[in-house]
Amino acid sequence: MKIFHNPLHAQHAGRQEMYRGRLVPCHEVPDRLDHVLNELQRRPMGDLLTPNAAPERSRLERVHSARYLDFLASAWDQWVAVDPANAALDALPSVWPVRGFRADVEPENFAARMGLYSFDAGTPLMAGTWAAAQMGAACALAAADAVLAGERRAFALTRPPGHHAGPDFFGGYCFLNNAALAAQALRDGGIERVAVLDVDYHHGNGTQSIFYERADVLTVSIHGDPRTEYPFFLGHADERGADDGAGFNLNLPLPRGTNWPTWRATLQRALDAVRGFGAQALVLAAGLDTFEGDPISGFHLRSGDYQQVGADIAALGLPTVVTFEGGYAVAEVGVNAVNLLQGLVA
Ligand code: SP5
Ligand code: ZN
Repeated sequence: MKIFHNPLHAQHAGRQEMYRGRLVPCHEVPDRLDHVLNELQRRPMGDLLTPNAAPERSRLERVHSARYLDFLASAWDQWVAVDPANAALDALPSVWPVRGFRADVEPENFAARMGLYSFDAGTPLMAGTWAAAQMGAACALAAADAVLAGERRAFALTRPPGHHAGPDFFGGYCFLNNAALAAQALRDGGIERVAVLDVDYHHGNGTQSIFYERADVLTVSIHGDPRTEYPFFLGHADERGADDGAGFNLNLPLPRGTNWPTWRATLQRALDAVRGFGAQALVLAAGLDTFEGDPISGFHLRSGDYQQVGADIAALGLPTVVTFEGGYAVAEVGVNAVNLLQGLVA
Protein backbone atom coordinates (compact mmCIF):
# COMPACT_ATOMS: atom_id res chain seq x y z
CA MET A 1 0.00 0.00 0.00
CA LYS A 2 1.17 3.54 -0.68
CA ILE A 3 1.29 5.70 2.43
CA PHE A 4 1.38 9.46 1.97
CA HIS A 5 2.40 11.29 5.13
CA ASN A 6 2.42 15.01 5.76
CA PRO A 7 5.90 16.46 6.26
CA LEU A 8 4.43 19.77 7.48
CA HIS A 9 1.98 18.35 10.01
CA ALA A 10 3.90 19.59 13.06
CA GLN A 11 3.53 23.18 11.85
CA HIS A 12 0.00 22.81 13.18
CA ALA A 13 0.44 22.36 16.93
CA GLY A 14 -2.38 23.97 18.86
CA ARG A 15 -1.73 24.86 22.43
CA GLN A 16 -5.16 25.08 24.03
CA GLU A 17 -8.83 24.33 23.39
CA MET A 18 -11.85 25.64 25.27
CA TYR A 19 -13.44 23.07 27.59
CA ARG A 20 -15.91 23.76 30.41
CA GLY A 21 -14.95 27.39 30.74
CA ARG A 22 -11.21 26.72 30.75
CA LEU A 23 -8.49 26.54 28.18
CA VAL A 24 -7.07 23.01 28.40
CA PRO A 25 -4.14 21.45 26.48
CA CYS A 26 -5.03 20.32 22.95
CA HIS A 27 -5.74 16.64 22.43
CA GLU A 28 -4.93 16.74 18.73
CA VAL A 29 -1.11 16.88 18.99
CA PRO A 30 1.77 16.23 16.55
CA ASP A 31 2.91 13.20 18.59
CA ARG A 32 -0.15 11.32 17.34
CA LEU A 33 1.14 11.14 13.80
CA ASP A 34 4.71 10.48 14.90
CA HIS A 35 3.53 7.42 16.83
CA VAL A 36 1.90 6.02 13.69
CA LEU A 37 5.07 6.66 11.68
CA ASN A 38 7.14 4.95 14.39
CA GLU A 39 4.88 1.91 14.35
CA LEU A 40 5.14 1.83 10.55
CA GLN A 41 8.93 1.63 10.94
CA ARG A 42 8.46 -1.43 13.18
CA ARG A 43 5.76 -2.98 10.99
CA PRO A 44 6.12 -1.68 7.43
CA MET A 45 2.87 -1.60 5.45
CA GLY A 46 4.21 -0.21 2.19
CA ASP A 47 6.05 2.71 0.60
CA LEU A 48 6.25 5.84 2.75
CA LEU A 49 5.85 8.85 0.48
CA THR A 50 5.35 12.60 0.84
CA PRO A 51 3.58 14.92 -1.61
CA ASN A 52 5.93 17.41 -3.29
CA ALA A 53 3.60 20.40 -3.22
CA ALA A 54 0.35 21.83 -1.94
CA PRO A 55 -2.64 20.84 -4.10
CA GLU A 56 -3.96 22.97 -6.90
CA ARG A 57 -6.57 25.33 -5.57
CA SER A 58 -9.12 24.01 -8.10
CA ARG A 59 -9.03 20.59 -6.44
CA LEU A 60 -9.80 22.11 -3.03
CA GLU A 61 -12.66 24.10 -4.57
CA ARG A 62 -14.37 20.85 -5.58
CA VAL A 63 -15.27 20.46 -1.89
CA HIS A 64 -14.74 23.84 -0.16
CA SER A 65 -16.09 27.29 -1.01
CA ALA A 66 -13.76 29.88 -2.50
CA ARG A 67 -14.43 32.41 0.24
CA TYR A 68 -13.66 29.82 2.96
CA LEU A 69 -10.36 28.90 1.29
CA ASP A 70 -9.50 32.61 0.95
CA PHE A 71 -10.22 33.04 4.63
CA LEU A 72 -8.07 30.09 5.72
CA ALA A 73 -5.19 31.18 3.51
CA SER A 74 -5.10 34.65 5.08
CA ALA A 75 -6.47 34.01 8.59
CA TRP A 76 -3.12 33.97 10.38
CA ASP A 77 -1.98 37.23 8.79
CA GLN A 78 -5.33 38.82 9.63
CA TRP A 79 -4.98 37.67 13.25
CA VAL A 80 -1.51 39.19 13.57
CA ALA A 81 -2.67 42.37 11.82
CA VAL A 82 -5.24 42.88 14.60
CA ASP A 83 -2.35 43.13 17.08
CA PRO A 84 1.29 42.13 16.49
CA ALA A 85 1.33 40.58 19.97
CA ASN A 86 -1.16 37.99 18.64
CA ALA A 87 1.76 36.30 16.88
CA ALA A 88 2.58 34.62 20.20
CA LEU A 89 -0.96 33.24 20.58
CA ASP A 90 -3.25 30.79 18.76
CA ALA A 91 -6.47 32.17 17.28
CA LEU A 92 -9.72 30.66 18.61
CA PRO A 93 -13.26 31.72 17.67
CA SER A 94 -15.61 33.03 20.33
CA VAL A 95 -18.71 34.33 18.53
CA TRP A 96 -20.93 32.57 15.97
CA PRO A 97 -23.91 33.37 13.74
CA VAL A 98 -26.75 31.13 14.93
CA ARG A 99 -30.34 30.83 13.66
CA GLY A 100 -31.61 34.06 12.18
CA PHE A 101 -28.20 35.70 11.85
CA ARG A 102 -26.72 36.68 8.49
CA ALA A 103 -24.06 34.39 7.03
CA ASP A 104 -24.05 36.03 3.60
CA VAL A 105 -22.34 39.27 4.65
CA GLU A 106 -18.69 38.69 5.46
CA PRO A 107 -17.87 40.82 8.51
CA GLU A 108 -14.77 43.00 8.55
CA ASN A 109 -14.00 42.15 12.16
CA PHE A 110 -11.58 39.21 12.41
CA ALA A 111 -13.23 37.56 15.43
CA ALA A 112 -16.54 37.68 13.59
CA ARG A 113 -14.98 36.11 10.51
CA MET A 114 -13.50 33.32 12.65
CA GLY A 115 -17.00 32.62 13.94
CA LEU A 116 -18.56 32.74 10.50
CA TYR A 117 -16.20 30.00 9.30
CA SER A 118 -16.23 27.69 12.35
CA PHE A 119 -18.46 25.84 14.80
CA ASP A 120 -16.50 25.38 18.00
CA ALA A 121 -13.86 26.91 20.28
CA GLY A 122 -11.80 23.74 20.35
CA THR A 123 -9.96 24.21 17.08
CA PRO A 124 -7.07 26.66 17.35
CA LEU A 125 -5.54 28.18 14.24
CA MET A 126 -1.85 29.16 14.16
CA ALA A 127 0.90 30.31 11.81
CA GLY A 128 1.44 26.88 10.24
CA THR A 129 -2.15 25.67 10.11
CA TRP A 130 -2.82 26.53 6.49
CA ALA A 131 0.46 25.03 5.25
CA ALA A 132 -0.14 21.86 7.27
CA ALA A 133 -3.78 21.52 6.21
CA GLN A 134 -2.96 22.07 2.55
CA MET A 135 -0.18 19.47 2.57
CA GLY A 136 -2.57 17.11 4.34
CA ALA A 137 -5.08 17.61 1.55
CA ALA A 138 -2.27 16.86 -0.89
CA CYS A 139 -1.76 13.53 0.92
CA ALA A 140 -5.46 12.67 0.55
CA LEU A 141 -5.47 13.63 -3.12
CA ALA A 142 -2.27 11.69 -3.79
CA ALA A 143 -3.81 8.65 -2.10
CA ALA A 144 -6.91 8.96 -4.31
CA ASP A 145 -4.73 9.40 -7.39
CA ALA A 146 -2.77 6.26 -6.46
CA VAL A 147 -6.01 4.27 -6.24
CA LEU A 148 -7.16 5.70 -9.56
CA ALA A 149 -3.82 4.55 -11.01
CA GLY A 150 -4.54 0.99 -9.88
CA GLU A 151 -3.36 0.65 -6.25
CA ARG A 152 -5.79 -1.42 -4.19
CA ARG A 153 -5.22 0.72 -1.10
CA ALA A 154 -3.57 3.98 -0.14
CA PHE A 155 -3.30 5.71 3.23
CA ALA A 156 -3.27 9.46 3.81
CA LEU A 157 -1.44 9.72 7.12
CA THR A 158 -1.98 13.33 8.00
CA ARG A 159 -3.07 15.80 10.60
CA PRO A 160 -4.88 18.05 11.29
CA PRO A 161 -7.75 15.61 10.68
CA GLY A 162 -10.56 16.45 8.28
CA HIS A 163 -13.98 14.84 8.75
CA HIS A 164 -15.58 17.66 10.79
CA ALA A 165 -14.64 20.34 8.22
CA GLY A 166 -17.56 21.31 5.99
CA PRO A 167 -17.85 23.20 2.71
CA ASP A 168 -17.15 26.49 4.47
CA PHE A 169 -16.32 25.84 8.10
CA PHE A 170 -13.66 24.42 10.39
CA GLY A 171 -14.12 22.75 13.79
CA GLY A 172 -13.48 19.53 15.66
CA TYR A 173 -9.72 19.98 15.06
CA CYS A 174 -10.37 19.91 11.27
CA PHE A 175 -9.83 22.52 8.50
CA LEU A 176 -9.86 20.77 5.12
CA ASN A 177 -11.94 17.62 4.68
CA ASN A 178 -9.37 15.08 3.53
CA ALA A 179 -11.85 12.20 3.18
CA ALA A 180 -14.25 14.33 1.12
CA LEU A 181 -11.41 15.58 -1.08
CA ALA A 182 -10.35 11.98 -1.70
CA ALA A 183 -13.93 10.89 -2.47
CA GLN A 184 -14.39 13.78 -4.89
CA ALA A 185 -11.06 13.02 -6.56
CA LEU A 186 -12.20 9.41 -7.08
CA ARG A 187 -15.42 10.71 -8.65
CA ASP A 188 -13.51 13.15 -10.84
CA GLY A 189 -11.23 10.30 -11.87
CA GLY A 190 -14.23 8.50 -13.35
CA ILE A 191 -15.45 6.23 -10.53
CA GLU A 192 -19.22 6.59 -10.61
CA ARG A 193 -20.22 5.45 -7.13
CA VAL A 194 -17.98 6.21 -4.16
CA ALA A 195 -18.77 5.40 -0.53
CA VAL A 196 -17.29 7.15 2.49
CA LEU A 197 -17.32 5.03 5.63
CA ASP A 198 -16.51 7.02 8.77
CA VAL A 199 -15.56 4.95 11.83
CA ASP A 200 -14.30 7.82 14.00
CA TYR A 201 -15.98 8.07 17.43
CA HIS A 202 -17.44 11.44 16.42
CA HIS A 203 -20.01 11.90 13.69
CA GLY A 204 -18.45 12.96 10.38
CA ASN A 205 -20.61 16.05 10.13
CA GLY A 206 -18.41 17.82 7.59
CA THR A 207 -18.41 14.93 5.15
CA GLN A 208 -22.15 14.42 5.58
CA SER A 209 -22.82 18.10 4.84
CA ILE A 210 -20.59 18.13 1.77
CA PHE A 211 -22.38 15.20 0.11
CA TYR A 212 -25.86 15.46 1.66
CA GLU A 213 -27.67 16.39 -1.55
CA ARG A 214 -25.75 13.99 -3.78
CA ALA A 215 -26.52 10.45 -4.93
CA ASP A 216 -23.06 9.70 -6.32
CA VAL A 217 -21.32 9.59 -2.94
CA LEU A 218 -22.83 7.48 -0.15
CA THR A 219 -21.84 8.68 3.32
CA VAL A 220 -22.04 6.25 6.25
CA SER A 221 -20.95 7.07 9.80
CA ILE A 222 -20.81 4.96 13.00
CA HIS A 223 -20.41 7.24 16.02
CA GLY A 224 -21.34 8.20 19.54
CA ASP A 225 -24.99 9.31 19.73
CA PRO A 226 -25.06 13.08 19.16
CA ARG A 227 -27.70 13.46 21.86
CA THR A 228 -24.81 13.12 24.32
CA GLU A 229 -21.64 13.16 22.19
CA TYR A 230 -19.75 15.77 20.16
CA PRO A 231 -20.53 17.31 17.64
CA PHE A 232 -24.06 17.20 19.14
CA PHE A 233 -25.96 19.01 16.37
CA LEU A 234 -25.75 16.45 13.57
CA GLY A 235 -25.43 12.69 13.23
CA HIS A 236 -28.92 11.43 14.14
CA ALA A 237 -30.33 8.30 12.52
CA ASP A 238 -33.12 10.20 10.76
CA GLU A 239 -30.67 12.17 8.60
CA ARG A 240 -30.94 10.23 5.34
CA GLY A 241 -29.89 12.79 2.73
CA ALA A 242 -31.92 15.40 0.84
CA ASP A 243 -33.00 16.16 -2.73
CA ASP A 244 -31.03 13.94 -5.15
CA GLY A 245 -29.14 12.64 -2.11
CA ALA A 246 -32.24 11.30 -0.32
CA GLY A 247 -31.38 7.79 0.83
CA PHE A 248 -27.62 8.29 0.36
CA ASN A 249 -26.60 9.16 3.92
CA LEU A 250 -26.66 6.62 6.74
CA ASN A 251 -26.00 7.46 10.38
CA LEU A 252 -25.53 4.65 12.89
CA PRO A 253 -25.33 6.35 16.29
CA LEU A 254 -24.45 4.18 19.29
CA PRO A 255 -24.59 4.98 23.00
CA ARG A 256 -21.49 5.94 24.96
CA GLY A 257 -20.14 2.74 26.48
CA THR A 258 -20.71 0.58 23.39
CA ASN A 259 -18.43 -2.47 23.33
CA TRP A 260 -16.81 -4.41 20.51
CA PRO A 261 -19.53 -7.01 19.72
CA THR A 262 -22.18 -4.32 19.30
CA TRP A 263 -19.82 -2.04 17.39
CA ARG A 264 -18.84 -4.87 15.04
CA ALA A 265 -22.48 -5.80 14.38
CA THR A 266 -23.10 -2.15 13.51
CA LEU A 267 -20.10 -2.19 11.18
CA GLN A 268 -21.80 -5.05 9.33
CA ARG A 269 -24.87 -2.84 8.82
CA ALA A 270 -22.64 -0.12 7.46
CA LEU A 271 -20.91 -2.54 5.11
CA ASP A 272 -24.27 -3.88 3.91
CA ALA A 273 -25.23 -0.32 2.98
CA VAL A 274 -21.97 0.16 1.07
CA ARG A 275 -22.63 -3.12 -0.80
CA GLY A 276 -26.27 -2.23 -1.46
CA PHE A 277 -25.19 1.09 -2.94
CA GLY A 278 -22.94 -0.70 -5.40
CA ALA A 279 -19.88 1.32 -4.43
CA GLN A 280 -16.93 0.97 -6.78
CA ALA A 281 -14.44 2.56 -4.39
CA LEU A 282 -14.30 3.31 -0.68
CA VAL A 283 -12.90 6.13 1.42
CA LEU A 284 -12.40 5.01 5.01
CA ALA A 285 -12.28 7.91 7.48
CA ALA A 286 -10.22 6.08 10.06
CA GLY A 287 -10.60 7.57 13.51
CA LEU A 288 -9.01 5.50 16.25
CA ASP A 289 -10.85 7.29 19.07
CA THR A 290 -13.20 4.30 19.45
CA PHE A 291 -10.36 2.81 21.55
CA GLU A 292 -11.19 1.98 25.18
CA GLY A 293 -8.33 4.17 26.40
CA ASP A 294 -9.29 7.29 24.46
CA PRO A 295 -9.35 10.30 26.79
CA ILE A 296 -12.27 12.14 25.11
CA SER A 297 -14.45 9.30 23.78
CA GLY A 298 -16.68 6.52 25.12
CA PHE A 299 -16.52 3.29 23.12
CA HIS A 300 -14.58 0.23 24.31
CA LEU A 301 -12.68 -1.21 21.37
CA ARG A 302 -9.34 -2.85 22.21
CA SER A 303 -6.11 -2.71 20.21
CA GLY A 304 -6.55 -6.22 18.79
CA ASP A 305 -10.06 -5.39 17.55
CA TYR A 306 -8.70 -3.01 14.91
CA GLN A 307 -7.27 -5.89 12.90
CA GLN A 308 -10.76 -7.36 12.66
CA VAL A 309 -12.19 -3.95 11.73
CA GLY A 310 -9.70 -3.83 8.87
CA ALA A 311 -10.46 -7.41 7.80
CA ASP A 312 -14.23 -6.83 7.87
CA ILE A 313 -13.84 -3.74 5.68
CA ALA A 314 -11.41 -5.50 3.34
CA ALA A 315 -14.13 -8.12 2.73
CA LEU A 316 -15.90 -5.48 0.62
CA GLY A 317 -13.15 -6.05 -1.93
CA LEU A 318 -13.13 -2.37 -2.89
CA PRO A 319 -10.21 -0.12 -3.83
CA THR A 320 -9.79 1.95 -0.69
CA VAL A 321 -8.36 5.29 0.38
CA VAL A 322 -7.83 5.54 4.14
CA THR A 323 -7.60 8.91 5.89
CA PHE A 324 -6.27 9.36 9.43
CA GLU A 325 -8.86 11.15 11.59
CA GLY A 326 -9.17 11.15 15.42
CA GLY A 327 -7.54 9.02 18.11
CA TYR A 328 -6.19 10.70 21.23
CA ALA A 329 -4.72 7.86 23.29
CA VAL A 330 -1.40 9.04 21.93
CA ALA A 331 0.80 6.17 23.12
CA GLU A 332 -1.51 3.58 21.55
CA VAL A 333 -2.68 5.32 18.40
CA GLY A 334 0.25 4.02 16.34
CA VAL A 335 -0.38 0.39 17.23
CA ASN A 336 -4.13 0.79 16.71
CA ALA A 337 -3.75 2.48 13.31
CA VAL A 338 -1.27 -0.08 12.02
CA ASN A 339 -3.43 -2.93 13.34
CA LEU A 340 -6.26 -1.53 11.22
CA LEU A 341 -4.02 -1.37 8.16
CA GLN A 342 -2.77 -4.88 8.79
CA GLY A 343 -6.34 -6.16 8.88
CA LEU A 344 -7.10 -4.32 5.65
CA VAL A 345 -4.27 -5.92 3.72
CA ALA A 346 -4.35 -9.41 5.25
C1 SP5 B 1 -11.34 14.52 14.53
C2 SP5 B 1 -11.94 14.42 15.91
O1 SP5 B 1 -11.92 13.33 16.50
N1 SP5 B 1 -12.40 15.53 16.49
C3 SP5 B 1 -12.96 15.51 17.78
C4 SP5 B 1 -13.25 16.87 18.32
C5 SP5 B 1 -13.76 16.81 19.72
N2 SP5 B 1 -13.74 18.09 20.33
C6 SP5 B 1 -14.40 18.23 21.59
C7 SP5 B 1 -13.73 17.40 22.63
C8 SP5 B 1 -14.15 17.69 24.02
C9 SP5 B 1 -12.91 17.54 24.87
N3 SP5 B 1 -13.22 17.17 26.19
C10 SP5 B 1 -12.07 17.32 27.07
C11 SP5 B 1 -12.12 16.29 28.11
C12 SP5 B 1 -11.03 16.53 29.08
N4 SP5 B 1 -10.91 15.43 29.98
ZN1 ZN C 1 -13.17 11.80 16.63
